[in-house]
Amino acid sequence: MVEEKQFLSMILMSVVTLLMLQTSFGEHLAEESCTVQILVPGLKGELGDKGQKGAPGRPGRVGPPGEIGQPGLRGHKGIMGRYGKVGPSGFKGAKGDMGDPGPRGPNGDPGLPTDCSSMRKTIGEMDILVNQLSSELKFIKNAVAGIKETDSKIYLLVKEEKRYSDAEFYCQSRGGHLAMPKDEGANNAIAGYITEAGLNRVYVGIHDLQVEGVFTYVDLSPMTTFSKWRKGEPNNAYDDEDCAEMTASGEWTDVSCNPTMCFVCEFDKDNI
Ligand SMILES: [Ca+2]
Ligand SMILES: [Ca+2]
Repeated sequence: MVEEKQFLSMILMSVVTLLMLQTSFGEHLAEESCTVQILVPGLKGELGDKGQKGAPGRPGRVGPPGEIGQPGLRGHKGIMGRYGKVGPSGFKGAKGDMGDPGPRGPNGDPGLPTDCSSMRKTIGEMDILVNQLSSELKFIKNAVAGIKETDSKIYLLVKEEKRYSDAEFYCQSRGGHLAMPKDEGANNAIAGYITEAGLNRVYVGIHDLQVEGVFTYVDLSPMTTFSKWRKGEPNNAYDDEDCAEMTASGEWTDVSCNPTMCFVCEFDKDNI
């Protein structure tokens, strides 16, 4: 409205100005029709009223980045955290040095000599008994393994090598003697026994230990009608042959009493 008023006032001023020019300058124009007309602007109008405030302008362009700021102050130390989990077991350490020997202990109570000696005696007797039983068992095994017998005698071939005297002791301890063949039947039985056992020779109970050159049986019974000496025997070789062996053929030979060899025992059936 204000602008329209201003505009209308300006138009009115222009019309008034034109009318004044026609009246005041008409005569002058008629008089000086050939002179140059000079147009001069009008007087400056009065100052208008102040306009209203305009709408806000558009936002400006983005400015350049700012400078890097100063580092902040260090913070305070935090409280201690919780304990961690228990770690795995370590390796076994090396064996330590042996310690010093400990002090000597007190003396023990006195023993019971009577009981100990009694037990030792019992143990000793048991050892003897065991040995006897072992020997008897071996004898029985030999006997069961096979014995030879005649009408009056039982013969046992012992496959343990012993000297003549030890062999006779062995036979005597069982109630007999080394075999004393006093006839052809007995001699053949013993010879067959040797052959079946796969042996070459055994001690038999014949010797001349009492009188050199006079052979008797081991029980000192005289050698009367029967003998089975090999040809050339007995010869008392090296002046050291006082005992006799029988070979698998049944023949006799005088030999030294010291070598060890198997032997044959004989037992009277009447004594068994
Ligand atoms: Ca002799
Ligand atoms: Ca001889």
